[in-house]
Amino acid sequence: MSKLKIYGVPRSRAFRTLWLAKELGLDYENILTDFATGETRRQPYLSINPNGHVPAIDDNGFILWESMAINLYLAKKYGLGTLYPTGLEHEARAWQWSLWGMTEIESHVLTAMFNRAIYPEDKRDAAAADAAERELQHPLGVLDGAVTTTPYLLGPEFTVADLNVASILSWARPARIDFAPFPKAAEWLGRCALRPAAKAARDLQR
Ligand SMILES: N[C@@H](CCC(=O)N[C@@H](CS)C(=O)NCC(=O)O)C(=O)O
Repeated sequence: MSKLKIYGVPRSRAFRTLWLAKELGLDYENILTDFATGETRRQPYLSINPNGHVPAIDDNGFILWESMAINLYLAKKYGLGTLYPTGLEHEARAWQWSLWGMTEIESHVLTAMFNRAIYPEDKRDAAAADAAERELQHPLGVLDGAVTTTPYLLGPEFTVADLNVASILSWARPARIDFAPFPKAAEWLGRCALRPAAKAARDLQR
């Protein structure tokens, strides 16, 4: 049995899987494939993920890519009943929130972050960032409503659903998204970010 391999540098979307691995206490090896050097787009990495993206994992010969699929797989395999919910309906809620994060919020948070914090100042498009933040108003309202009566998305306990959505929203701070209209979502995000495993994964980014 070989160690779980997680491909991707911690400042990439591999952060999501590193956070999960730390929550689960997994013994893993982080293969530091860096998107900035172009190595994600070259062999041998393309044999792992033909899309040329990170993260990807090699779990004892089983190769999987797409961050949300990876996290749902690992959580179910190693955290069933704790980080991964039991029962089809609860499980479906974890899929719902993970897909929601990817389709309803990820691109807008990224657009705001790139245009407010990542691109060189003369390449930033303030109007694009503002438009992206406007697009986020409705989904962030949905999130706010979902964590108004329960501390976490699926109820009283933190699960992979929270981790997947909160890891996408970890970009909200550099993106300078104003959470004032969404106080419950802000509290929820704070609770998720304060978890020791989240901190340990952030420490890998330094
Ligand atoms: N939908 C994919 C997106 C992965 C993705 O775009 N990753 C970026 C890093 S955060 C990447 O690998 N970029 C390098 C490239 O596309 O060449 C996922 O969530 O896993």
